[in-house]
Amino acid sequence: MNKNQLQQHDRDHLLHPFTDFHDLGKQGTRVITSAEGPYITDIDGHTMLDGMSGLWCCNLGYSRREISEAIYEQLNKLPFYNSFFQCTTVPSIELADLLSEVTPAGMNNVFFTGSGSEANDTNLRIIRRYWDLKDQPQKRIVISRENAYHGSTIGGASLGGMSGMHKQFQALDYIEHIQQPYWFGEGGDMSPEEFGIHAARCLDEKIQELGPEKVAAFIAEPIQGAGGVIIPPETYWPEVKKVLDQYDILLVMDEVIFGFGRTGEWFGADYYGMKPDLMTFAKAVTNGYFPLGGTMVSDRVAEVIKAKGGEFTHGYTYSAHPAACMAGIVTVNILRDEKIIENVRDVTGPYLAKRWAELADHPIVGEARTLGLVGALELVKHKGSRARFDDKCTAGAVCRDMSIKNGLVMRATGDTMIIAPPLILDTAHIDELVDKAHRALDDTAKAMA
Ligand code: PXG
Repeated sequence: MNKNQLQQHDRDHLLHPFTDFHDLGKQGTRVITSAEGPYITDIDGHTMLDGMSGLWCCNLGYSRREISEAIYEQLNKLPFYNSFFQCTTVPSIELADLLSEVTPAGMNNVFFTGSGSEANDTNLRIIRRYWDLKDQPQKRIVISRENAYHGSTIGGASLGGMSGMHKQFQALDYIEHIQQPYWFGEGGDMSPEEFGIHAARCLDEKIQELGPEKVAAFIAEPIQGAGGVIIPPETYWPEVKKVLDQYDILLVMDEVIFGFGRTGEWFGADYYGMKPDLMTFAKAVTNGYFPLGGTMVSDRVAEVIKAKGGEFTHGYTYSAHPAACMAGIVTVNILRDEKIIENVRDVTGPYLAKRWAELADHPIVGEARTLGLVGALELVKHKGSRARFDDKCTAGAVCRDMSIKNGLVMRATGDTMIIAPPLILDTAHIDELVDKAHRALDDTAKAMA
């Protein structure tokens, strides 16, 4: 099929995730056909630096044959076996071992799933089981944050705080949301430091309002990813820690995007010095080469679930799929052996921070922020203000298209442009990324004038 035929069949038969089918029908999809290193190429032969690592997945880029070969070998040897009914497979044990080593101290058990959404549903099941076994069945409520993203299953979407999603389904009734630590968007006249404390105190207020005896857990991404790379003010996590220390409440950190090196540490929990009880992961655990997710379970929780006896009635056919686990083993070993994360922390993260900061001078940029190898740009109409061009987020959509035209995949979340490029970028790639982003901003400024 040629490009037009592919687009027509796509329109006719494929329902895409998070897509306005009417608009897509008019425009036609971009058909991506190949990839190499940190670059992707579409059917027209247009090659782009992939500033989004696929969808926050391909932290090692697209050319690691060790991963695909390990998957292939595993598929030939034992393509599938389940981990129910007292069975197991070698790759699942080996990956569980490895994850216990690289995750924060005190997290030594894993429950595997096929995705991040399934892992967050698993968290809801584990949280309830834990408190029931602790004879505190009244602890039922889970606190999350507005504009959080925790997946698209009913559990994941209920935990998530995106209003557009909540309008389209009926959420679980035991989940409450508090304000997000989004200083640029919601900080008003407060300094970032003041606002960080304020947003953390919202957790305390919510716990008091609900009654601490009823609150089971607090779930949060270390940095909100899909919500627009919302890097909390430095005061936020230490204050959240203080709040949580006062109460007997589980902390779930959702590391689906920030796990496996994005911040320059293995996990966001390491970066912020937090000690989660449960930790969701997916995406980069297999470098996006095979679907796999899961939740790391702390000793505190695992001991209760393991020791008290009785069946934990939860699991997925593809929990601990052997080929997925094989992909995970090779990916984690590469990240570790090649010191990819240390390089982000010491070399490329600081370099991106320096170069990305230059974009803050651009006339339509209200704020430029980075941390590790993640970044965001807030597009504004008037320099020095936080006012957007319009309320339809036109500037973000235009900037995304201009970016693609200039050979860079940059995503728009409303009028916030975001990047999360592969961790294998060197400083020359970062120069290329920032230069292309700069051109995209110039083109956007012209188009919006
Ligand atoms: N938690 C977090 C923090 C995520 O970012 C999920 C859970 C769900 O994972 P699965 O594997 O079920 O998709 C995610 C997924 C975006 C975007 O537009 C982000 C995600 C998924 C799709 C799009 O940035 N994150």
